[in-house]
Amino acid sequence: HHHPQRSAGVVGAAFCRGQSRSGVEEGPDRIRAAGLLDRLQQRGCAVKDYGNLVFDDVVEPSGGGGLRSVAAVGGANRRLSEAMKAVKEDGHTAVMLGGDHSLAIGSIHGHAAAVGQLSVVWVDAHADINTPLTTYTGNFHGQPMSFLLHELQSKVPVLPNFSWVKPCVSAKDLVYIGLRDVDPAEHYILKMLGVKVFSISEVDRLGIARVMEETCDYLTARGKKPVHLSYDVDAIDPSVTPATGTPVVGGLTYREGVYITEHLCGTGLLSAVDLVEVNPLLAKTDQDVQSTVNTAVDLLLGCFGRLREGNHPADYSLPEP
Ligand code: 4U7
Ligand code: MN
Ligand code: MN
Ligand code: MN
Repeated sequence: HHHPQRSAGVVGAAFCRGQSRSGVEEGPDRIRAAGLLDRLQQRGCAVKDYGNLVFDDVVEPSGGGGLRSVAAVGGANRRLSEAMKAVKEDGHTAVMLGGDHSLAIGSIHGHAAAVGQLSVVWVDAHADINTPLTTYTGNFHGQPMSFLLHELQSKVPVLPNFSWVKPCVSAKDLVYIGLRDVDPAEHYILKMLGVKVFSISEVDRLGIARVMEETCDYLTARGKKPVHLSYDVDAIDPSVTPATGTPVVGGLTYREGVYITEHLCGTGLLSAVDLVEVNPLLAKTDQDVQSTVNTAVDLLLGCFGRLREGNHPADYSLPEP
């Protein structure tokens, strides 16, 4: 496969209020500090860093109905949506560094606002498709897909600071990979809508290579749309990525996790990537932080053409004696 080298437009979203544990807002700076931008540039990838977004301090209206930080989540995602739209209009492959996974609302919304219809590949231990009425934790990082799917709009109330959100994804354009902790309401929704799911059991049965082939065949059967990859680091096994807020045993191996990114990059359709839920404060040791952050970097490098077989510049030539 030969695909033109893309440029990366990186947006940091240092936001944690879609869940209850502080530290996930340190994700963007930790991932940058691990050398993401330099390593992309060394690979010959042009990089524009848009910096970290500045979010307003939001006063929550009283009586949020058990939902955590409604207005803050709505406001932050509105800003992120505008930023992602701008990155796409500048011609980059967009990279959103989270932050918690509630940020997928703004990230996918802004991506769709710039490019139109898209496919979404959601790699996660969780389905993140609770509605505000089915969540029992009240955390928005477990709900983003419900705001984005056309098919769920009649089930989702309009919340403070959410009136700007317009659904932009069809259930048939969504594929999940790695699921292993799905709430009953979420399981019902996935079955009701006929969403394509490769749970961790399907990864066991089919192997990751066939899962990725079937993912891409399924998504491209109705035409080639730009792909939005929303990658929750808790999809990977907690032995590899322990520094995350909702770890679940029995996850993807490092190799399976990276393979997903290599394969999607190889399609030439990858248009935006979220890398979320890295929480450096939840690790027991510094080694745990390093392992989580370095894996996040490797996943992103895989999205931009790094191959484990080795790589060389297109214009490489051997030195003459
Ligand atoms: B993540 C959960 F109840 N389903 O809704 C919820 F188990 O972005 C977990 O995937 C959500 O890490 C996990 O709170 C959100 C819970
Ligand atoms: Mn190809
Ligand atoms: Mn998750
Ligand atoms: Mn998630």
